[in-house]
Amino acid sequence: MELYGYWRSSASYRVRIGLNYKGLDYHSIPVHLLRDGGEQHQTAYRQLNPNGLVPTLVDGSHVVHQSLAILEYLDETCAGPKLLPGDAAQRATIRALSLDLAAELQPLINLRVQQYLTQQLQVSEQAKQAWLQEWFGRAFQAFETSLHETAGDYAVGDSFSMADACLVPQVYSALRFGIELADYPQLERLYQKLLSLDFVQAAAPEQQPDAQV
Ligand SMILES: N[C@@H](CCC(=O)N[C@@H](CS)C(=O)NCC(=O)O)C(=O)O
Repeated sequence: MELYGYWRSSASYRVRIGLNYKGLDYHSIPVHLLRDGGEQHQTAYRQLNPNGLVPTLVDGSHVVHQSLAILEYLDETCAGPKLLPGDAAQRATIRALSLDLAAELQPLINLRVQQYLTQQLQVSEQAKQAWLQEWFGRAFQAFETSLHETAGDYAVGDSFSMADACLVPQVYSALRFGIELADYPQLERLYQKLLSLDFVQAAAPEQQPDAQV
């Protein structure tokens, strides 16, 4: 399998965590999101992923985009521990928490949105920071509240799941943007715990071949 991604992309990071958790071998193909105006916009890449976003997984003749679709595809086609464990109710909770981060929050703080704010709308750096604080704040507050109901050792009960694979990259990116975690003790507890796991550490942005640290 080949994973087109970028070291600091939260959506790519989710998929790397999932691949590592399931013990799957894959080949990383870096797509530099900033170089030459962004390699994600090049024609060859857009043929794989018309959205011009990473990640994209290529598995033989199958091309899958959208990180959550990729994670579910891996769960359904590959051996290894489940990213969506449990019964229908538990899996629905895992999907809901995953979407809270991947569908409600991440699109609002994505690179192209930040670029549009500063380049097209001429928003100041200070106003952009206020935007980030606002959307991270709303999403993390809601997520923290949900965790009080759902979390055990992991975000949903006592098994690692896709929700944890979404949590780690979103907190990583929050810290990059200077968001404080003090108001989100459950989120911080889980983040610290998850960071101690080998398969999560191996997926860290700084461990990737294209990392620029
Ligand atoms: N919903 C998509 C989001 C993908 C996405 O937004 N990727 C970001 C990096 S985390 C990206 O490629 N950004 C490039 C850009 O904004 O131009 C997924 O989960 O795969």
